[in-house]
Amino acid sequence: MTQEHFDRTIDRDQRIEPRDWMPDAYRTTMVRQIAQHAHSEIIGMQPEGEWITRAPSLRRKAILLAKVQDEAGHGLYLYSAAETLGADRTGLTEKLISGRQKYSSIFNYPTLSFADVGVIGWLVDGAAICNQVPLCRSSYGPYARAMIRICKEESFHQRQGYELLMALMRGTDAQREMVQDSVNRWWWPSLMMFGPPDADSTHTAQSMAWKIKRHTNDELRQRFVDMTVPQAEALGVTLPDPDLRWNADRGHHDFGEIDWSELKRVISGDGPCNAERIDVRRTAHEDGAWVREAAAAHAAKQTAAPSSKQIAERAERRP
Ligand code: BYC
Repeated sequence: MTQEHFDRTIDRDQRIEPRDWMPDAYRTTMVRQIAQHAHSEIIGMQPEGEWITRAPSLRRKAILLAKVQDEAGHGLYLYSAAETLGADRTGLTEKLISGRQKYSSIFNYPTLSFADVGVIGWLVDGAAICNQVPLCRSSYGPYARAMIRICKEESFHQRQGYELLMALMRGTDAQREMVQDSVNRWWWPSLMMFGPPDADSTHTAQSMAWKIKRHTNDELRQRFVDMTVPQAEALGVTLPDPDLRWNADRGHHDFGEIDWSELKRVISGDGPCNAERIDVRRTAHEDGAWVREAAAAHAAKQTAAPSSKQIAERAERRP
């Protein structure tokens, strides 16, 4: 009966909710994906956050602050979604800082110039939108609903990146070179964000069957390339791939071979900034211990039965 109800819900394109029975493997997959996604948002605050104090104007600083704060918010919605599956947030954070859970490979690359803020907005948030819009129809209700708001905010992030790059491209030769250098460094890692090729993807087939994922890694990667090529042309930058060209027969752009050994290296902890990202996160977690203790003590006070003194005080306040 329970399995039957689950299968029927998936077949009818309806949502699985926290109270519903679900196979253990579905729950495990959802916790894995949501936790990785939440960790990515939280770790993703670091590369851009490093530029907040060095933003070139008050306007750029306000925009960047708002964006980085949005990412903290996304992390929190997602940890809450994971909690509906019984995953405890403290436990998830501990798994992240001990290397037992992953986060997106893209955040292990350094941000070397302010143009990187624009290129992350354009390419990284652009890739995130491609990947996440279909997740608004994901079969797990709390995840799909969280994704609706996240995607709206990601869309603002993508536009702020593109607008920043347009401003730089209207500037000096040095600014245009800075943008091109940044595009050269972020293009291939952005394509890797979509995950391994379908033939090597461990989870795609099952996640598609459960309608957690609506498209394969390769389909979304192709969609991203097709969407980005005209944007690069409008901007006046060159995407660093000599094999990138329109294929009229396929109705898509062909593109060059991705260095999958680099993705494997970065995922397994050996990217340019992996150690630093985890160190920063671990320190922030340790430094925040007193806040968690204070919040827990406050919450305990609120739920505890009122003392006779509190009852008397409340009675006195009554008109
Ligand atoms: N990086 O079978 P596969 C953001 C892992 S946040 C690291 O294809 P799946 C943003 C994968 O986990 C961006 N690991 O897996 C934030 C699996 O390992 P495990 C994050 C990767 O789950 C702030 C193994 O490789 N977005 O955009 O079917 C500022 C085999 O892969 C990566 C999300 O999390 C990678 N790139 O598909 C700006 C979206 N790729 O778990 C922007 C939600 C693969 O077996 N997640 N792996 O040890 C997804 O859509 C899917 O989880 C993925 C991977 C497409 C990422």
